[in-house]
Amino acid sequence: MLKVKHLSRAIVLAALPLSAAWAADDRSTASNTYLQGGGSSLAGVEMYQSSDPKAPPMSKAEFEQAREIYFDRCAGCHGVLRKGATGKALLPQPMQQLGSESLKVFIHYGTPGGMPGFGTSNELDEKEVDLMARYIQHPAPQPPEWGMKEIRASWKLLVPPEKRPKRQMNKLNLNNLFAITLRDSGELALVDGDSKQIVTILKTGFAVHISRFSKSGRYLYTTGRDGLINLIDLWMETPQTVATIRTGSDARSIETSKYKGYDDKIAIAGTYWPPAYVFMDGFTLEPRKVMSTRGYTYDEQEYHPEPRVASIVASHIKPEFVVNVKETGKVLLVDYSDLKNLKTTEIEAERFLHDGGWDSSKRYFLVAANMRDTVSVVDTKEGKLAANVRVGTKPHPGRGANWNDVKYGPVWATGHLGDDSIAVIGTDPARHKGNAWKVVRSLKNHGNGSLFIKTHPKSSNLWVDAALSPDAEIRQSVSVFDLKHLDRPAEVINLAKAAGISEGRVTHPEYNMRGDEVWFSVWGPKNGESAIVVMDDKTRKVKAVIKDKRLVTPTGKFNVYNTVHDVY
Ligand code: DHE
Repeated sequence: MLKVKHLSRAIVLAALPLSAAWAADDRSTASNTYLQGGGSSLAGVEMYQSSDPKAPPMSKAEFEQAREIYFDRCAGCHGVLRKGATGKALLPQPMQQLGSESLKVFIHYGTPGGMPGFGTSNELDEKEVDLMARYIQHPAPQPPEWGMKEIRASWKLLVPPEKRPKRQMNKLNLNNLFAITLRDSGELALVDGDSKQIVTILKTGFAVHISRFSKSGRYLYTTGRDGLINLIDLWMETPQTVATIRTGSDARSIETSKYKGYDDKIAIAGTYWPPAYVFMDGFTLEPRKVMSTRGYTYDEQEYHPEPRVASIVASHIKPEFVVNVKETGKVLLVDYSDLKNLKTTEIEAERFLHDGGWDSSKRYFLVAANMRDTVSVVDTKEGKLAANVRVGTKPHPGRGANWNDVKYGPVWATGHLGDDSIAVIGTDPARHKGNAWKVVRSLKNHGNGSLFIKTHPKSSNLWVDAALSPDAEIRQSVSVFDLKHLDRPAEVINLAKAAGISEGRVTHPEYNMRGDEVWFSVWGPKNGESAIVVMDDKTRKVKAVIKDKRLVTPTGKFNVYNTVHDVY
């Protein structure tokens, strides 16, 4: 039987890099109890046979449990094979050098660079933290492949197109409908933007991630992290899922064709595992073609076994999808007009591509390479990299925010996970050449840990969250800048307080169609209370608070009109 280890907090902190020590130091004395956690009793238990004799012992059951936790909580940032991306690489040898006790501190407290404290947020208990600290010292197990055979077998056409309505059967103002991710219940809430009533709640994939809409606005596509895609027909009396498919076992992105003549016709899903993208029929989700992204990094030209597909956006000016491949740092402009003879322009951009959006002309796509502190700008008209712009620490724009700056002309902005700056980049090389692809302004957010930023062509406000801040007051608040007076500091508003919610993060601003309301999620704990706060954009006062016990952990919100037309 193993003895439970009692380790002094001071010893652990001394062994840590400054950042983790800071993270740990920032916290209360709760750590003393936390550090009393220890290994499990393994006597008489069937052990996991690791190929690395230096890895700490784990039972088979523990290994299996840790594998699942890793997939659910860690793989998104660190990669299935643990080679690192938004989070650091977690390869066995360096992890063994850090040792179980130091690793437990990282996992429990998180880091100022944006890693959440899984212990402090109660997402993992003491035993699970210990389990994960041991697990990452073992070689990463590789999940099975998922090819066309498996993709096709998973496809379910629940309501074929000929059995669907010929006209809209409900009275909803579909353009102002919001699809809201209910992350931890694996559901999607459809909320009427006019009445602010929940229209329906639909079952989706595990830890559902994002939603996008077909060009006509009729179809909604949503992807779960388990690669399950739901196709929802918004014309039905009560919108419902008409087809599902699994394009992989780990996924984050989905998009649909937007070029004229291809309205609603083609859907594309990107997967993290296996690393690929899959074309489907837009009306049925019937799979058409799967393309692997495995290959060589753009810079060192080293083979990478897991180059995951991050954001995908549809061009409005060509029949193309912009597919951003994270680990190899390549942006693929994939021409979907002839899937049999696929033409792809492969652009060397920067490694660790993540999320991004169009500039206001929709010619340039700006995407964050977050571990390289860079925004890559792709000129989709010329099919070339326009620039790599150095910004702050770990840019995270969502789709970013565009406005016509009083001094610098058209600009696009991103917040950062790793610092409190907001980088404002000039986007108009034709008429403001001197400012193009330069950080023309740096604004100060109310904290670091920003996930999303938003404005609207009809608004003169810029709203920025700081949802991953370790400080409760900061992560519950948002900054609002006056775009006409960016020399003035932002107004900081605590929206969780305004909604009467004590725990939680405030995240993901999304405008209504008219651009006079901005909606925020108050993302509470799974078993606690959450809400949607609707702000009057002009007065910056609360206009409505939507609370309902069915709104479990709301995060992303997608307004139909703004998403179809890429208004942000
Ligand atoms: Fe996301 C967009 C990946 C965690 C909410 N997220 C994206 C995109 C990618 C991505 C690649 C761009 C998709 C596109 O445009 O096609 N997200 C990841 C991760 O790998 C990561 C870091 C870790 C993970 O395990 O998944 C991650 N994301 C989160 C969250 O924890 C968030 C905050 C809450 C949630 O619901 O899961 C979250 N991600 C979002 C949202 C968008 C998004 C709301 C869409 C932003 C938009 O306005 O379009």
